[in-house]
Amino acid sequence: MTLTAKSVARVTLVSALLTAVAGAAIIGASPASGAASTLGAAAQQSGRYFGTAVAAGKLGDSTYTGILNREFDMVTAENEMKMDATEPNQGQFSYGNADRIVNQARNQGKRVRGHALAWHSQQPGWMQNMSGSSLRNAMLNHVTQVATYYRGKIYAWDVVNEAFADGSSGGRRDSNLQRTGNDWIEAAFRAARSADPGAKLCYNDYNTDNWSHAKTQGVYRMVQDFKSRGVPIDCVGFQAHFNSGNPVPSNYHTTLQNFAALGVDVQITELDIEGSGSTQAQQYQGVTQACLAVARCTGITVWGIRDTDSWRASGTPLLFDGSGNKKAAYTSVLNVLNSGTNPGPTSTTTSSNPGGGGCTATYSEGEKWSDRFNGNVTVSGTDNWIVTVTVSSPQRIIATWNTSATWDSANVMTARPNGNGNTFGFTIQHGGNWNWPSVSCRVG
Ligand code: 9MR
Repeated sequence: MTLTAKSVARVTLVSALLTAVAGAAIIGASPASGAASTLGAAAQQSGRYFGTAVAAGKLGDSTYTGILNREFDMVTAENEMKMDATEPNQGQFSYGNADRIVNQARNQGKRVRGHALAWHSQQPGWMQNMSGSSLRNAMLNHVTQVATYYRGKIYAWDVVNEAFADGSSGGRRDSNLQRTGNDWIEAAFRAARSADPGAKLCYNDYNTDNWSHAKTQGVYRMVQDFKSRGVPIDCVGFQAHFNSGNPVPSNYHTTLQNFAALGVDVQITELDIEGSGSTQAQQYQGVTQACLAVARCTGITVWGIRDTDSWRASGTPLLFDGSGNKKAAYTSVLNVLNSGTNPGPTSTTTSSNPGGGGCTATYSEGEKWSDRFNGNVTVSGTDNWIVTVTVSSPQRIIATWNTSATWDSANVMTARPNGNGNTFGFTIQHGGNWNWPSVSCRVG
């Protein structure tokens, strides 16, 4: 075959996954045919769950229960398993409303996250005034009794909820439980493990989404310490209550990944994002992508079904409107879940030059973060290459290496050798669009 110096050989990335992803990236699009049509079924395709908080008092609302039964495969009691609900008087346990939720879920084949065994808030009155060893013993008895009662029925327990302080300290929150001694958290985990060895045991908190925040770092150090000392902890819950003052951080994927690297599962446990329309949908998409990008992110729970069910209803933070209609945010989440993994393909694919002329450019993906990803291109067939890299809106190439780059337009970069061999790379800020760029090679 004769190589023609000026021949232009367009290399097209051929990937079934890419085709699927192209559909997934369009907010508001219908799921591709063959894709799952509910959140739970879509999440199950990658071995994950998609859950919601449920209020016992709403189970008689047929719109509410219809959506619950259709869409979700994990359930959290919004308030009914908290300490004030389950032990209203010391030593007297009350499980009526919690049981309604647990039984409804299990009858429908759904699993249950238990929330929460020990917390500074929503304590029954009798506990609020206790201190010292009597409080410690009462807390441990509560953990033991409730976890024993539900033994075998709970996928994961929030053993301890919200024990770290907001702000810059990175330390524990002051509370009556904290004042019983810094080891109260590990004591609670050990009691929960003894009571229900089959449940995953989670630490759950809010404002722990941004990797650079002191609170996130404080929780990370505790989990690291627990793992190093054999304290039984299996998972970390990220509540993920977002709004304009507390937006989804660009390093969210980093946070989830770093915790998972400690050897725990991570779960998004109380997701809601105030807003509306495509802005809200994109943020939901980003959170879902971040979870899918982390192998040990085992599932996502939203904190309620319809906007009107939310603890902050005025912020319309959920996936269904007050009438039970699917919002744009719903569709964006479903489409990401249907992509099966992070929409960026996860394996390196070699593309060949079907025309055989000039040179071949092969794209392979590099590291991924919540807001950007790296790509590398390897050229064969010539040392004198000119490679055109085209990204799709709203993507932007924000960095390059091992190449001399010029720009034809904001979306089209021309790359040439700069003396560092025939592999070069770049960083794409993706803006929610995880599609690979197209690359084409010609001989210079
Ligand atoms: O959604 C819950 C709301 O109905 C209760 O009034 C409130 C009481 O503290 O708790 C809400 O749920 C919280 C959850 O248990 C822990 N993380 C924050 C949630 C929102 O406040």
